[in-house]
Amino acid sequence: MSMTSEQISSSRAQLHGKVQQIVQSTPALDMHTHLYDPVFGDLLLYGIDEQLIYHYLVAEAFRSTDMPYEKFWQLDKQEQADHVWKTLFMDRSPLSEACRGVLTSLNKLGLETGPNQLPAIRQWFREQPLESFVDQCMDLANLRAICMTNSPFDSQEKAIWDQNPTRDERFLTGLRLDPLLLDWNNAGKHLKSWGYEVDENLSDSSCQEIIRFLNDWKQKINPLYLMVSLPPTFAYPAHDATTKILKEAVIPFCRDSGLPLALMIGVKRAVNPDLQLAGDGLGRADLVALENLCAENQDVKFLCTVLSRENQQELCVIGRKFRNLHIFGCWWFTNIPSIIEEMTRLRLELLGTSFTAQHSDARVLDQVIYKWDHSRQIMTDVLTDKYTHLTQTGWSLTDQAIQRDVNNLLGGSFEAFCR
Ligand code: HDL
Ligand code: ZN
Repeated sequence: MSMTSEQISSSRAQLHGKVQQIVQSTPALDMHTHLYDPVFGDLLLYGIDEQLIYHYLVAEAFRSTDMPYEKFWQLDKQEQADHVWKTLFMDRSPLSEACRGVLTSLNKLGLETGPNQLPAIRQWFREQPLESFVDQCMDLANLRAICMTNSPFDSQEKAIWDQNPTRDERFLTGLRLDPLLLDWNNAGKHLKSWGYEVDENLSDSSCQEIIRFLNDWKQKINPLYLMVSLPPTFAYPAHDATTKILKEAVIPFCRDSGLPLALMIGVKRAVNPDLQLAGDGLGRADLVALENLCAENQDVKFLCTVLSRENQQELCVIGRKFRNLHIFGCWWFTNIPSIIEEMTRLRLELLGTSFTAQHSDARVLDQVIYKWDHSRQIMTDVLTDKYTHLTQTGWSLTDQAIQRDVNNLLGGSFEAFCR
């Protein structure tokens, strides 16, 4: 006998409640962030002023101020934060995702939010010991691990790795290769200064030395994967150093080590250099490069996330063609509710649960609270729709099945892919 509309809506409400409880209570692996194990000192950013000068908010604040760029950059962090707060939170309603995120994190931390609350919020953060604050943020975001972005070319970070620090096991590692793949002239000089016999012409012996460099860093930091962000113009193969280093060093290393290579495609660096870190933009990429990499190297694992909304369906279709490709996260400019929802629906409809639904990309520790809260809400709504479609076929859905699926989407599929 068919259900009445009241029965349908109440069963949907029950299903939504069940999905919400499972999504909220399932710890996630945050597979890409710019956060650091506290042992890396002031590389780990946290607190309200760091949140307010996050480059997403700086870009938005500059839209509503005639302050000269250089005047802003001469301010200290607190003065910059004051300017952002006044511009975006006092003079206007904080409706953007980045503004809303600041307030969600504060609210979840139990702080009162309001246009005149900044002094009290600052005082609260001054009283927070970092160690307990790391626990508090990971608990509120319900994270079981955070993957860092670790660069041998960051001298401050490298100096700490060279001390062989005692690490917080919740902070995993990702070996970032942008300078190696995108700026060989300078990266080569660094490798030479570190004792690797490389030349600017990338001779075969140089590529062997690059592999030795990668192996040394694999030993040093035990990365989950290697990673590089790439411009929308990225082409493969091409007659350039990027292709040569990928083909002759990075991919052979990934094949031998079994480590995946994460390709983050579509970033246009320094579209407006006056905005500094906030000055990057995006472009629609030609994903034939990704198809070629996956097709030529089916014994190598690739992770991929793309920056342009227009590339998302293509990425999923490439994922359907190549099981050595794992798709992850709603990266950067796609990490907004309207696009997260669209991407999550698209991916479930084309890939089932064989992808990773989200990563935070957090640069400030407090941000994991809002980035995961907002994404879990969307995941809950989309999964409820998909499970409703499933039950309409007569399929009987169990709590265990929902839990298994959510585990997969919050890091389990990624871990299975890496095994
Ligand atoms: O290249 C990247 O990993 C990007 O995530 C950039 O770091 C970007 O500045 C960012 O923080 N996006 O969220
Ligand atoms: Zn990032």
